[in-house]
Amino acid sequence: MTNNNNEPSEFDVVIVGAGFAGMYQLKRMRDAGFSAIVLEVADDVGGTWYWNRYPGARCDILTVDYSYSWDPELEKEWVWSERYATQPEILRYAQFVADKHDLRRDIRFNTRVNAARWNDEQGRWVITTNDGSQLNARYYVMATGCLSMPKVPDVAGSERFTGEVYFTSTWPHKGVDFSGKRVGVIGTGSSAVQSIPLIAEQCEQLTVFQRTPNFAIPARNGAISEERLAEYKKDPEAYREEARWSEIGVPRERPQLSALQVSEEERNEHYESMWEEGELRAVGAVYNDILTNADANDTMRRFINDKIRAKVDDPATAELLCPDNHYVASKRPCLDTNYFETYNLPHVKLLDLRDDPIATITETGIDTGKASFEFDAIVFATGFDAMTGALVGVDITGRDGLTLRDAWDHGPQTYLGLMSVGFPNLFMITGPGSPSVLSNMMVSIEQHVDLITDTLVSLRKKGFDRIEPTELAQSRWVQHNNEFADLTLMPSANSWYMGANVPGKPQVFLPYIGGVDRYRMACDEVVARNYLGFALS
Ligand code: FAD
Ligand code: N01
Repeated sequence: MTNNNNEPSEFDVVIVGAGFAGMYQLKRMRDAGFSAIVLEVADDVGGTWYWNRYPGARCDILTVDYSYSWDPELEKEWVWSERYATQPEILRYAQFVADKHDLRRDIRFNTRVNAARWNDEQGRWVITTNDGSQLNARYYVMATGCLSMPKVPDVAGSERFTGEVYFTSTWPHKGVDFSGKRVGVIGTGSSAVQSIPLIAEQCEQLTVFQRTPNFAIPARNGAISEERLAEYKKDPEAYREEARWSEIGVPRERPQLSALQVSEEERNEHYESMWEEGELRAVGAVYNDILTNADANDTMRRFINDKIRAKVDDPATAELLCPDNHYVASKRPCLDTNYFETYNLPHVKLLDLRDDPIATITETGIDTGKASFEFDAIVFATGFDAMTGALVGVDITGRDGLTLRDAWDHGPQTYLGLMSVGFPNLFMITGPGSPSVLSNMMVSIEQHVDLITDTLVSLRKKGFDRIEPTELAQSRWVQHNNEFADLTLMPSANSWYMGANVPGKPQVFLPYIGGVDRYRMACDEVVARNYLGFALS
């Protein structure tokens, strides 16, 4: 069968997305003998690292950890140049892998998936793309990413501005020259924290519109230390295995001590070494109650805020930059390079939106309740409709006409963050209800891809061709997720983890907070118990 472009249209597996998840999924499906195709809206591989080309874009998990582990040769062929590689280097890595494994021949670029409908009689998915083509597959894998659907601007008048408009999440490929320009940046999340120092280096005037200040620790980028590299080099396979069985997908001991159990002096010594280490893994590795006890968390909040005060010359600006309305790590913390110091430059201003919210964007700039600002360029560093946006962005219809949008109207319903009742043979990689964004995503992606592939191989062997979670398993998993999250301070923040950044989005804690290790154990047990919680037919 072919579609209207004379391209094949019948597959065992259709995969959407050619980021790290879709690329590895394609490789595994091919190797397992399934016919598979990837559909990707961009014109090349890389996903996140294809789209987010803003100045300063880098990973914030050491690249030695944030890299594929499934190709032992690749581990030797590719040497990262810095602790935290830049977006161009990570994109080159994705392209290198695509070349090496000849992945592009099974990827259809410039192809957006608009809709997918389950045909129950045939037991197949019918997938419709933006050019009207239809593809037909037994299994359908959404490798569409957790942070791939940019948040639609929710600022009044955003279409009126006649100057240059940029989104960090879809940055122009040819780059942007801000020399001599007056620039406004909206947002102070990770993308803003990375890009603001570099935009400030170029532009004539910079105004940052901040709604919520963020915790950040210094990245201390540069060459990776011999000592840190030795942790990995000693035995790369053992190191990777340790990462797979760690809490966040980076080898790290689970801390044993409470922050409240030790003297202030000892605590501050520990916090100083966390500050010096410049790794997010260090934040969670200090004490065991940072995420569960408000007083413990407060000790770290005070430490970080004192560091911010010491970096920023103007005391009023320093106070505005000190987070005071959420717990450390209840919103994703950042790694920074000269972020706070940038506010010491005479041409950089911080505007606190809590005191003076944006009223509207105008033809020439931004009006708050109290002032008007004129700009040549506005940068939206306003984030994503995270974890569910790209999934419900496709018009997915499962059994009995049930749409994913309706099924998830009150928040995502999944078993293991992998499948959803009513949607047979549809898999999500790093979906809501799995550790995903709370982990080194590379480790979580690989785990899901391996689980999906091994599941399809097992179904084939046993003569089954349908899999769907049971209502009971799904409702218990959702309950377990929520109960686990409620044991922590995480749901208290207005974070994208909670869906709080997108107006009207249901507010539930989206990722699984139990850790990569516990999650893997749960998945392994499900498989060992003959796919407990799934109906196979
Ligand atoms: P993505 O890379 O998002 O790829 C999804 C692909 O699907 C995209 O190419 C998209 O175009 C395509 N797609 C989506 N919908 C459709 C559709 N309907 N039709 C066709 N194609 C579609 N994680 C970490 O662990 N460590 C980090 O340091 C880190 N840094 C990050 C920095 C930035 C700036 C951002 C935004 C995220 C970062 N992340 C990080 C998270 C990052 O998204 C993941 O690590 C990882 O790259 C996700 O890979 P993926 O393949 O699952 O999804
Ligand atoms: O997005 P964000 P991001 N008016 O949602 C503000 C990963 N990542 O692209 O907090 C005014 O974090 C919003 O304010 P508030 C990482 O997982 C990693 O920066 O909602 N302000 C916030 O300040 C990260 O967490 C890296 O009050 C508005 C900002 O915009 C995730 O991607 C780099 C607003 C959005 O911050 C998302 O990061 C980049 C409005 N109407 C991304 N709407 C690394 O370092 C939103 N904001 C590896």
